[in-house]
Amino acid sequence: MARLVIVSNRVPDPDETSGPRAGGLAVGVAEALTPGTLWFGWSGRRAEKTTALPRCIEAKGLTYATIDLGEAEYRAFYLGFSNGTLWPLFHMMPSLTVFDREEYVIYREVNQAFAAALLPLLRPDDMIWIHDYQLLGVAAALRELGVTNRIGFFLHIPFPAPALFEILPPAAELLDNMLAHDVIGFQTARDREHFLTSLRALPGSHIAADGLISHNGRHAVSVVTPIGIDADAFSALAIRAARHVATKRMIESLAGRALMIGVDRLDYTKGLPARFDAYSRFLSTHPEHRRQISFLQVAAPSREEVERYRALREELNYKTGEINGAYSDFDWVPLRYMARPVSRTLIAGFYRTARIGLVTPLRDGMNLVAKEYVAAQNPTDPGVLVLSRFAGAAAGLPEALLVNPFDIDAVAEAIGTALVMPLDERQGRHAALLARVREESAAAYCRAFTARLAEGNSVHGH
Ligand code: ADQ
Repeated sequence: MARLVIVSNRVPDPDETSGPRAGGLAVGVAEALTPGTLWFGWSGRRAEKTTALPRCIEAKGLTYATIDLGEAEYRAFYLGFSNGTLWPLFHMMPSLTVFDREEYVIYREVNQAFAAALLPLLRPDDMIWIHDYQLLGVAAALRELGVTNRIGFFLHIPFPAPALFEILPPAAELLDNMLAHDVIGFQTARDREHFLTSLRALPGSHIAADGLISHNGRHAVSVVTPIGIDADAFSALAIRAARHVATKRMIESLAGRALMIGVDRLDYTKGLPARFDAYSRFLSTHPEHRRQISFLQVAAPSREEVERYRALREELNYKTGEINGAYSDFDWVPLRYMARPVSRTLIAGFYRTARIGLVTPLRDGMNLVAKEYVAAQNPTDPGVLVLSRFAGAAAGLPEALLVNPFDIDAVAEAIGTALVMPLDERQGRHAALLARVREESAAAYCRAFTARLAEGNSVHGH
């Protein structure tokens, strides 16, 4: 068996196993971490200069190899081109997208630095699996250094519609870089189609009827491998959590009211202001339900050094005050808003308690919260998932109440529908959803992707 080398922007700290960490990648790739796996990437630490020699730590049978980013690289590569350009553009928000040529130059340099630091750790038969939008250029840099190993890439976020992708000044170069991989993976068929349509306009590229991509004498395949969770483990966690004193306190505090829950990183793609507006609309148009519901939104701050994220935080503080000011009673608060990460155990218990899971991103690669919410439910008395059509998860979860998150009235109506949905309908929808979440699991994702990566030599030699 070839050794698997995972490359991602952030490598989790192996000591930090129990603390809350908000982010989907680590949840999804956990299943691929078989003994011997090497996980390479950024430590999350900043130094004066980007380090050239990785620091290696052995823990639980895995090797974690990390480098630190220089302050200037952190600003230009991470905050700048990755999170100020690619993140909003790939989520199809061109008005939030800024482009700075110098930041892109540094993005490319950091990708090259990743490749150079990884090179000495590589063995000839390693399979390399690179993750996400921060590292689009690492494979191309590895090829430049003479690496001929199998290299795969998985994009966790959406691939934008071609009319948006072409806005990006280095669009052609980034596509070209992506073709340095042997396998290129996407969350949904739509993302892959967007990619292939952009690719058709790239001079010198050819897509055969069987999907094999040829470009400059190299070959690649594109695959759709949706990420998932370990549903049974999460269900077990939720059952344990339901007995936890914190969950009991939560239930007591509801005084018989239905709980609605939202759990997100504090990110403008997650549609939180529109979600708060929809809840406010629901309260104003359904006075009969006002005191029957309590909405808990947990939002873990992230990327706080990006101005747009700070502005979002202020906007949500303001909207929370507005909603609670308008509708609270002396013994009822309609919106509980926690702007911090919460442990997975508590979250699992809250999901299980919640009659409604409200997951309304404006765009999302997949969204694992939707899957966690389904897995956490009690099948005999399950809650209802209200899910954005524009989350990748919607493609695989058609029995959720699917909504357009831009349509405030429609989301408000879906909250009302979920709140009064009869038990048999809840059970029927939940059973179907749970079957899908168990099938499209983290294990299935890792298996499907690594199998394509391992098998590809035949495709490679076409
Ligand atoms: P994220 O945008 O981070 O991931 P998501 O898939 O929803 O989004 O995963 C978030 C994870 O963090 C979940 O496991 C959730 O429980 C946890 N989390 C979120 N907020 C939290 C909080 N306040 N406290 C504690 N935990 C919290 C990116 C893409 C997604 C894609 C994943 C995986 O943006 O579209 O689904 O990668 O590919």
